[in-house]
Amino acid sequence: MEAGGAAASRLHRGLLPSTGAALTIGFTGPPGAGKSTLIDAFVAELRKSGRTVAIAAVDPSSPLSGGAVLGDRVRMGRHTEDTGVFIRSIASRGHLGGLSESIQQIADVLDAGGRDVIVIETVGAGQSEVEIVEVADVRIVVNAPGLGDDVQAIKAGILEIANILVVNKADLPLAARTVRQLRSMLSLRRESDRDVPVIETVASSGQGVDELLRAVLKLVPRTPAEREARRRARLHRLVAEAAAAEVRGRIMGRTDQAVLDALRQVEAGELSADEAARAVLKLCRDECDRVPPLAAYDTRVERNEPVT
Ligand SMILES: Nc1nc2c(ncn2[C@@H]2O[C@H](COP(=O)(O)OP(=O)(O)O)[C@@H](O)[C@H]2O)c(=O)[nH]1
Ligand SMILES: [Mg+2]
Repeated sequence: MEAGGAAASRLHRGLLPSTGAALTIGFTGPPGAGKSTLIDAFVAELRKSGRTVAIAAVDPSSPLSGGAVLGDRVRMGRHTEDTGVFIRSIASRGHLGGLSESIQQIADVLDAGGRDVIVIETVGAGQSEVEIVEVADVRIVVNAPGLGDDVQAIKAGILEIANILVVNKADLPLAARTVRQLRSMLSLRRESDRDVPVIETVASSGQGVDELLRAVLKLVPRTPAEREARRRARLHRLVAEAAAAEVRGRIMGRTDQAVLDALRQVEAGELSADEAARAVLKLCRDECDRVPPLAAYDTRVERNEPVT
């Protein structure tokens, strides 16, 4: 799934009917906030109830440094002997289809594999915290005092996606101030969006992690109808995402006169980029109309038989 491509698509299609049972929890926040340490403690809490877990840690650092990958293994080290916990570090670079597409597919593999809970760690920078929304049932934004202007950093959009706010490193003196800042920020929101709990944790000692788990479990979709609605919304976004990647690929792949004309018109100020996009989309649509429909789903995939 990380590598993408046609084989991944085919496999994904085959396993989708077996998904939908897992709860997906996203942890996001600035580097150094203690996400990995907190996940480690949170997973330990989850394991007390026997729930099986898969952790997908999206590592934004250079593969050359190897530091973060190793670090997460060390910070989540207590689970390495536990077959009920699967840990995978995923490089966030090089996904042409966007991180959310592959992370969704990876989450679906883990779901189909029968894990009860899937935990995704992403660094809250750039697109990734927005993309996590598309995958996770419950979104936790982790903050900590002493990370510079940390609360400022989460102001821009990231607060909006949180179902739960965590102030980790509550053992540090400035934690109370961070809690106050977050609470006052929440008070500025619409009334319906204010009931986001702010939970203090000390990930390194496990303090507050039981409270975090209780808060998470309150947000689990209860009825089958609610679960089905969430699943449908997720698939909707997945298809839109795939469509965007498909269209992008088609447009980038075209250098024929019609496309060059549209580019020239943008250059000359005769068309806005939006207008040119619509014109080029129309060209691509004509092309799409000529693509033969997909072959019927091959049930041999499910039976584990080779597909030639
Ligand atoms: N004082 C204190 N340090 C913590 C706590 N949680 C994590 N740390 C430390 O903060 C650093 C960053 O933690 P890490 O889990 O790697 O953060 P991440 O980048 O958000 O995944 C590590 O040195 C941790 O040991 C905490 O609750 N209190
Ligand atoms: Mg980490």
